[in-house]
Amino acid sequence: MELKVLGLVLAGGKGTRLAPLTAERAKPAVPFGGKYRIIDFVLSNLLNSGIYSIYVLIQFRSQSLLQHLRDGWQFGGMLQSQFIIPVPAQMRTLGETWYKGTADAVFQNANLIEQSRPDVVVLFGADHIYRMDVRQMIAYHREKGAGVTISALPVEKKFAKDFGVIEVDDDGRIVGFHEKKPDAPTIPGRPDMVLASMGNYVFEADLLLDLVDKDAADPASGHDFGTDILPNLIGRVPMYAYDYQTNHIAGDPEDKVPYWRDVGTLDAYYEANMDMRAIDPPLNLYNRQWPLRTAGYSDPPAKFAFDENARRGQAIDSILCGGCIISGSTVRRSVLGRYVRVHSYALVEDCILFDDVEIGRRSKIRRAIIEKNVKIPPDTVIGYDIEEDRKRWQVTESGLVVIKGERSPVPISSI
Ligand code: ADQ
Repeated sequence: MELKVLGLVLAGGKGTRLAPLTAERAKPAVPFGGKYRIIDFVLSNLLNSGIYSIYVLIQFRSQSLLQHLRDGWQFGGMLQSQFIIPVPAQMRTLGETWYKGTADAVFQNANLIEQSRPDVVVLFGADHIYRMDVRQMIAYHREKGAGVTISALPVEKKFAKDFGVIEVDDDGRIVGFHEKKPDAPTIPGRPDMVLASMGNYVFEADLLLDLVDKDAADPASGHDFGTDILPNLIGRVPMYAYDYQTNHIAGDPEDKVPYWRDVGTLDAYYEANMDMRAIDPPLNLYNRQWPLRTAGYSDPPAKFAFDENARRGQAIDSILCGGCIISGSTVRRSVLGRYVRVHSYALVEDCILFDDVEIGRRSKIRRAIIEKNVKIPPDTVIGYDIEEDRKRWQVTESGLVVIKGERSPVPISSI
């Protein structure tokens, strides 16, 4: 049977715990893996799954996200059914400025669902790094005759406070949902693990419309799927958990490690970036059967230059993007964005450098995230004496130095 599917991507998260990376941009617009943005992962998953009708619901600090969607995700024209359209907060409710929660975001855009009359709506977050064939989840949803299906995977019990935790019966039917409760029940037989919601839902379209409608009229609701809607559906609607880890294969069947990361904190964000540059990455960016799409810029290739005195410029176990020049310096185990310059005698290790960062001569930098446009002067040492670093920069619990960015100049036309 042909199934009409509408994609709704929730891309309005503030990402407070990722500050300062979210000081000027919404979390889904935060750069990841050198040339990508976090939102590229969910959008690539939807597109690679044949879902081409997608609305992206945005709100806070959306300028950078809008620009990225324009640079990388504009398509269509040939077929009306193929679009990725960013939808700013509609402010349909009188007196309200922003969405009250995720359910309110859907309620306020209910017209988009009504107008396109889908059979199912895939309502996905935009905050995660993963690869997933969404068709497999939809097939499972239909096979079970579910009203709602939630993708889920086991995580350590200590993270129960950060996720919606699901209880299922032997058939996968959801019998309990606990949003961000530290004492949520563990998986039977696995006392150290809980089954976490990945924040990705497949809904029967009519049911979704009905739920957000009723939720909007409920003054006691916080208007959030995790807190308000899902826990109240237990026993009322067939709700199933899609086991992401066992069911998932996307693209190359050789490459089927089920990788999913919530990059909500600076340390988790850093580790996931390091996973991408690993020799044997758990999420393979080079899997051509599951291409990860992003904005395509006409950058020149990365270059490695020999300096007569400092000798060779080299990068080892690292990812580098277009426009980078590594001259007479060494980069190890790092992720470099576009147009990064590393000058002679410098040493960069275990770092994430965003676009247009420049590292001055003889500087030594270790375990740092350096934001866009930052110019590190010659002879700077970062990451070797954490207490010293703390006086100048933000340092995370694990000792990661995070250096705030500078606004980029925007070229405009003149007459
Ligand atoms: P959280 O990620 O903490 O938990 P939330 O902050 O609501 O929940 O974000 C969910 C998604 O919606 C994110 O992609 C975010 O960017 C976006 N978003 C948040 N508020 C929005 C708004 N008002 N308008 C548009 N988009 C918005 C959720 C679930 C948990 C689940 C975790 C998995 O509630 O049950 O375990 O995701 O990470």
